[in-house]
Amino acid sequence: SGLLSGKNILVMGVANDRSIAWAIAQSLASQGAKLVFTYESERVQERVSKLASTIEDSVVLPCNVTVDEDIDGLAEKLKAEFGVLHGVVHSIAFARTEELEGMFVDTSRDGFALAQDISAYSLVAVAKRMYPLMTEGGSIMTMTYMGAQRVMRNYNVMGIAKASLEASVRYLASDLGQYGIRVNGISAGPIRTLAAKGIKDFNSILKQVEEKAPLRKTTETAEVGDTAMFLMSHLSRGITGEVIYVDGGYNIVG
Ligand code: 0WD
Repeated sequence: SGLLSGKNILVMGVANDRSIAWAIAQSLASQGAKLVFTYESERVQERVSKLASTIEDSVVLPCNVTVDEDIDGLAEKLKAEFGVLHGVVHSIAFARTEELEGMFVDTSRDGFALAQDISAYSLVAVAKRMYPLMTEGGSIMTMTYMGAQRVMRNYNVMGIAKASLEASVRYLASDLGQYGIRVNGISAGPIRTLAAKGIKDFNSILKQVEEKAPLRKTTETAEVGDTAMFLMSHLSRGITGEVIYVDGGYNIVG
């Protein structure tokens, strides 16, 4: 039993045990959800499979979100295996490291397009193919960052991609509400993960949060995991098109 028993939830974006998606998976599994993990490429397949094997009954499937046929194939497999899907966790982003330092004005055309494609459009592409499987209603969520709303040093092109992602959350919520499907984002405080390695001066960002955030500490992945669990559950049934900050309150003072 649990808040999510009987629910089939897709979790996209586990790269290793530090990934935010992995903490989310732990929280969802603790409430009885059945999980399907996807991995981007063979590069991470073994790691994801090994992690998934620690969660009872979970399934692992390939899906590079830049490839439409991959997402089509994923939807087909999910339909065959489960019939109904209740939730989607999108925890995926990418920008070239050379675009994550210096001046934003130097962003290249293809660097801009790549960041948009993987970090924002992928949510739309996934939602488009998954909502027809969510015949009992459900919840879709993604991961965003305050750099969408305010200028954060070095976040640059990813800030624009996150702004696009947050607007996509609102438009998707508007479209899918009629099917009982909610769409929300979690804006997490900075957490040291593989993706964070690409951002210059990450240590000083963490130090600022420790000093200034109302809770005087940096964000832990488990805190994000539990908020994701709430968003996947019936408890959040009145919330859609929203971005919830899980950042120790930093956004109100930063
Ligand atoms: O401070 C942080 N770490 C924050 C992260 C603060 C606020 C938000 N976020 C966001 C990120 O922008 C991202 O959207 O949370 C999400 C998850 O990021 P993470 O857990 O910090 O990072 P990571 O463990 O690296 O997971 C992101 C993964 C990729 O990992 P790598 O490092 O191998 O690129 O996104 C996946 C991949 O597993 N990914 C893809 N998946 C499918 N198709 C693709 C792709 N084309 N590209 C990247």
